[in-house]
Amino acid sequence: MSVSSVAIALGSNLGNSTMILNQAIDLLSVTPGLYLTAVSPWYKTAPVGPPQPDYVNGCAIFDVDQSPADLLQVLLSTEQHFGRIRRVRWGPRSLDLDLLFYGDRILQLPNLTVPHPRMRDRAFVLAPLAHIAPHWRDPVTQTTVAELLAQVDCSGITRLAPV
Ligand code: A4P
Ligand code: MG
Repeated sequence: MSVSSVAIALGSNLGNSTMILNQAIDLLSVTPGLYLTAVSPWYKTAPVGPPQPDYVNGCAIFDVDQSPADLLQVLLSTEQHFGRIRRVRWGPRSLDLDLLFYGDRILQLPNLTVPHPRMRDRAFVLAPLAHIAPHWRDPVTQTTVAELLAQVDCSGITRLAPV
């Protein structure tokens, strides 16, 4: 199988979120078929959706030699490893992993939509992604990440110091 570059968003607002995101990166980077190439800084972000604690968000880029469906299973089982229990849509979670881009592919499977359909509206995704992949072009809108970021409201997003 050929290697593709993928962008993944990480989010957490339950437990020690910064530690959870760091550990999730460690776990993903030792997963067979995933090769870490970049990690963004972490950002503290105001919640979008129902009232809930602030999030810590970030993004990472991996080279993968896994199919999109297999990669989604890796992301879901990594969420489970960190104790993610699905209760409320958009509700608090110890770890949320979203597949943003899989190369320049557009996928519409029953359980997987790529590019992630809500990423273009979300400063908490675009700010960290622009830090590591400003020139990545959304294959749906043909707009770069930096251009998408310029179109959203970034109030409520603050960069955390590295730990
Ligand atoms: N799924 C489909 N496409 C994808 C994809 N590209 N990546 C399916 C990952 N999963 C994808 O996800 C439900 C199902 O979506 C998965 O089983 C997969 O088959 P979920 O994580 O259980 O659902 P969710 O996260 O509760 O809902 P949703 O709609 O995915 O929420 P979002 O869009 O992820 O938003 N505010 C801040 N500040 N920061 C955040 O990180 N996150 C959310 C959740 C809301 N507000 C937030 C944040
Ligand atoms: Mg999700």
